Amino acid sequence: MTDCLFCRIVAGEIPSTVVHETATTLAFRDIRPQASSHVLVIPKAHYADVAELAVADPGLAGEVLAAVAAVAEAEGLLKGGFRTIFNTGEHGGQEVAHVHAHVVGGAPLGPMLA
Ligand code: DGP
Repeated sequence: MTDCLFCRIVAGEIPSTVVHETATTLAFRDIRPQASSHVLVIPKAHYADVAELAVADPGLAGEVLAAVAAVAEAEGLLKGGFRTIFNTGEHGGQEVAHVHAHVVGGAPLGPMLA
């Protein structure tokens, strides 16, 4: 059994609220939402972070971005806009070492580094 939290969500061992799924990606609501809409988009395959994913499988990285767009549309965020964040590594504040895009929106978010 893997000790990766998001691999365990993919395997259905830990419950999540799924909002979008493809053969290669999964999108589910963040357990600690920072906005009215806050969804995490991941590849089902394990890569530690976005840099590792982009080098190892750029096609899959594109599929993750397509899933981000599908989530934004499903969440009604395309008109008002939204923010996509890949926290990466210690300095980036990444807590879970399985690459994930935060998709946040639903109201104006303010300056990114405020
Ligand atoms: P990051 O700091 O970029 O690694 O963000 C990890 C996010 O994962 C954080 O916003 C909270 C979320 N999270 C942590 N554990 C769980 C969980 O068990 N389920 C869900 N849905 N989200 C989780």
